Amino acid sequence: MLAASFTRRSAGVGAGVLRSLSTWSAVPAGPPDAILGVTEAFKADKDPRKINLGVGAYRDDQGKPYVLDCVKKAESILEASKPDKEYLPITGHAEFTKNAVKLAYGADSTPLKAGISSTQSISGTGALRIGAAFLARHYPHSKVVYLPSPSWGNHVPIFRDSGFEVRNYTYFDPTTLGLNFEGLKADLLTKAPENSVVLLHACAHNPTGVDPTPEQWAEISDICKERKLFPFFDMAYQGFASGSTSRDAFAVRHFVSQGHQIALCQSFAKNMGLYGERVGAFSLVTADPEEKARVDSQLKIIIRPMYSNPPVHGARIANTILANEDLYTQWEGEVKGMADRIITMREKLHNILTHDLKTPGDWGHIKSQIGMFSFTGLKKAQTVALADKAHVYMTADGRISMAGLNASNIAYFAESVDGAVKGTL
Ligand code: PLA
Repeated sequence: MLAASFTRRSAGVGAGVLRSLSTWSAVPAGPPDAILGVTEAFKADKDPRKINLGVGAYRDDQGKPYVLDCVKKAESILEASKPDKEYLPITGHAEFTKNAVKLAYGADSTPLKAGISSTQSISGTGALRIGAAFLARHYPHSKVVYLPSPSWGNHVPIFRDSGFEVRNYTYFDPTTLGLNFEGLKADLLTKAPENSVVLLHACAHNPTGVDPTPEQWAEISDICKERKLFPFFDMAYQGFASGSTSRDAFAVRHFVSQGHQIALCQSFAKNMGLYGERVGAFSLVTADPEEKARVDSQLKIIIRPMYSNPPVHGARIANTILANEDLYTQWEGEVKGMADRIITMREKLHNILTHDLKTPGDWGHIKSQIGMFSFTGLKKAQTVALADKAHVYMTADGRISMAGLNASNIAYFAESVDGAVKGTL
């Protein structure tokens, strides 16, 4: 009797009621990712003229993803060695991390001998997450991190999800489209409480393409020392700013030479083109081998419950390149080749906008900004018009990945920007 009435009643329950009873019925829809969401919109667009300048992924002059020759060679060396597929240790491929750290700090770096605690990471994002988690647990002085304004969008949730309060320091000057160095200094000197963590883009600042000069870095280092600020470096573009991996490591090496115990996140996504292989490293300067051993043990305790141990293939590729003199030399040439192609695109775009099209505005920043991105100064409404009417995709803050431009699409891109600026699209 009871069973029968239950069946009768549940048979009358509509799909809508059932849906509202779902465990996940209260989960709100989130917004698309500010950067990776642009790729989704681009993929859905069927127009043959479409251009994706959203995500910072290098493309060759034919607009194709580029697998570096040194990577291909490293892969064939690896294949011939028939490696197994065993788990890596928790902190990853030890020789890779040793070589990655050497690349960043420099072979003659003092802490390299005294003690740099390091671990392989799931690319730069994973390094940031391990670092933020480590500091949240073990940095004794503060749970506040200062990010440059603006910064890479993912920095905010990475630090927030790790338990940090996120604040900003002045970085970019929208009127000059350059560095607001006075504002930066004032914020670090007076606004940030002593001992705060300060995130610094080591080179090729994302999204602005504006870096401090070596002299300005030296001043920032002094301020950090004076105010006991903890320098947390994100180096996702070593080699992409100047074409030289050692020149781009200036800030990191200078801070270390001044005695700062920095944290450092490295990514091999861009400079080795190993995007999907997820190769990176996180490191911390420690006082001595005994302290290093303690920090090492805590890094393992943080990583083990996150993902146990990192993937092996990409680290083997990167290590083969870093450890082999010929491949290393070839790699340096290829990084420079990528950086140079981007610089050529900057010059061409600047020329077309200023000389050919006489697009209103000063476009000097297209040439002076460095690295993968240009912060064009285009307004959100213009970026929307460019996507809707010209099939040109970029992030809503007007950032373009210069590497997405090539000989075939640069004229169309410049004409589209010209139309967006003149309101004639
Ligand atoms: N740090 C900065 C400053 C970055 O720009 C990026 C990538 C990363 C870290 C992390 O990169 P990885 O995890 O792939 O090593 N920024 C990209 C991609 C290129 C992205 O947003 O994920 C960008 O388009 O801004």
